Amino acid sequence: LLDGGTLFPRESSSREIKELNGLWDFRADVSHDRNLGFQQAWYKSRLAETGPVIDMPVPASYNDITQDPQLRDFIGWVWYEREVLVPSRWVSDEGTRVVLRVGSAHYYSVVWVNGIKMTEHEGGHLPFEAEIGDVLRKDPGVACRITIAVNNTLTLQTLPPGTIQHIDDPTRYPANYVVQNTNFDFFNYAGLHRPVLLYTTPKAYVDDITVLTSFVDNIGLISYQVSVLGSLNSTLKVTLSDKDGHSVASSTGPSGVLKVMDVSLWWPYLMHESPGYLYSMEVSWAIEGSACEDVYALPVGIRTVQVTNTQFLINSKPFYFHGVNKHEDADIRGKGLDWPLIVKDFNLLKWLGANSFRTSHYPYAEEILQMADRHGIVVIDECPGVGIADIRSFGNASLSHHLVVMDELVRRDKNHASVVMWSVANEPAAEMPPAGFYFKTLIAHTKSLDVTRPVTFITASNFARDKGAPYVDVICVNSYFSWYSDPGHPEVIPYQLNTQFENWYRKYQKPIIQSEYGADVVPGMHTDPPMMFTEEYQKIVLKKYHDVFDLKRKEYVIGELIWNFADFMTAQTVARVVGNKKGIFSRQRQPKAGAFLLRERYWRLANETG
Ligand code: BDP
Repeated sequence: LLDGGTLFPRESSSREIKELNGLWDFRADVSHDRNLGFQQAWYKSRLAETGPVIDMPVPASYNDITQDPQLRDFIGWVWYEREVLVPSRWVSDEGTRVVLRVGSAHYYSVVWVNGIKMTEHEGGHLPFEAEIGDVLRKDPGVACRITIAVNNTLTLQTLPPGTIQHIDDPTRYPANYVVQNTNFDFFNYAGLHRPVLLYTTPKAYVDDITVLTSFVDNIGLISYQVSVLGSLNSTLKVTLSDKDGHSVASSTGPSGVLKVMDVSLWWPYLMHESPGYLYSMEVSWAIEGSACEDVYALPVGIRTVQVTNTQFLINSKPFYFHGVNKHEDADIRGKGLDWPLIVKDFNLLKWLGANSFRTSHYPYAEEILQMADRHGIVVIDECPGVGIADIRSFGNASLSHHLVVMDELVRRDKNHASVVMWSVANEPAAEMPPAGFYFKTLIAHTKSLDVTRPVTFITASNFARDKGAPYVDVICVNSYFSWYSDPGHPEVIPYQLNTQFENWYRKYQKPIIQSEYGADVVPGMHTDPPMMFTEEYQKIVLKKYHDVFDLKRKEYVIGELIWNFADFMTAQTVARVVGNKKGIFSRQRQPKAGAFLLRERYWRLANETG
């Protein structure tokens, strides 16, 4: 298990934040073996002293920022650097911890401060931190120079996995280049994708909080656990306030149960007139008679989740997922966190009447989960286990890393009311012999980290041969009838989709979510009779899927998630026209015909099922 927590940085009377978003110096290491930066120790002096640098915005993927095709398709180490002046009170006071936090960096990163290595981290979608106060205190008054080297190379042991192929064919001169192969289609954007910041805490500080929520009649129960590091003789207080700031429960000590009379439960959007109700749980510790204290306020939604063999229950009421799969993806910024885009996407979800989304195919920024908490949008939280298709990626090294990623994911997201289920993978080669042990171990491990949420992975395997399905709580199936199979023949959908559902249910008696279905549309392309890639064809495919959902949702189908919310960038291949076009919105978030069809349906479902 991991040391320590990764509480989202929040300001309080005892904590300050300094955001490091904006322009950083940047250089890609284009040397032949991509290792010049380490050989020449670029972290030792200012990056601009060891070669040319360009402006690079953070957060953003670096790929689409310049006009250079080499940088768009770059594989290897890139170097970021930023100098920042730190308030002198942060360093003069030995009682202050100064923490550097990277929201995410894709894929592997090494971090130095003033030339001293602070930490390294594997994995492109979760935060990591280093305490840098001691290094700053060595040279008070000197600017704090942060260097981050980031490598996007994916191998059979990374998550997601990939392979590097060297194309070096003298008969096709000058065919001499390197390709990153993957078993997923979204573009392998890279760089500092999420905010980088410094924050302070006292030396003794609230390191982690875990809440489990439930209710009996109208009494809400929050069982909490707090870990304080760096202090022995402190008094810990927990106070829960409602939306209006009135204190409704309190407790002392590092663990306990808060009882909330006349509880306002956290409800999904469309199931309740005030969805997304959040209390604020303020945790503070203080040493009596001393000014030393730490305060951290965690938003908490009180709700329960259960799965039966035909239903998904939130607060004991059946919940039907009518939602979307998304990507963190947009023009220019790639996978960089972007507030206008986040808010626009939530507005579009509401316009659509969507009540849920899956974080396909990796953990999204925690800021997005906070929005989902507040707006009552239900989330299936997926780890980056996408495209595990080579038997070597089922080995011990891969499994161990996958377990660590689940540790990191649950540690970050465990307190989000919106998160109702973990997905440990998307479309792995679950028929392969090692898949049984792999998923048994991975799912058991995830359940040991979180006893309250169901666990699944998304399958596209045959129901009879899938070796992971016995271990999931909900069967999540992707299928592309009339697209990847029987292209151009939507008339096959009713029979094939019915059979798909019946086969899975007969074998497992578990509720089923159609976790992907869809068809590409090049926006504005029209034909009649409908042909693939037109607005008309997408509508027909959707309609035919919906007819079957409507029959089966009365039995055991508990949700439908369209692939995809919006068009997104992919690698360049013969099957993709500047990206995957299965969005019901374009990449610029304008609706295609399918969006209007889905909107009508989702609002009708909202009225019928919540
Ligand atoms: C599914 C994958 C998804 C792809 C989609 C497609 O899960 O990531 O984008 O196919 O090909 O199999 O559009």
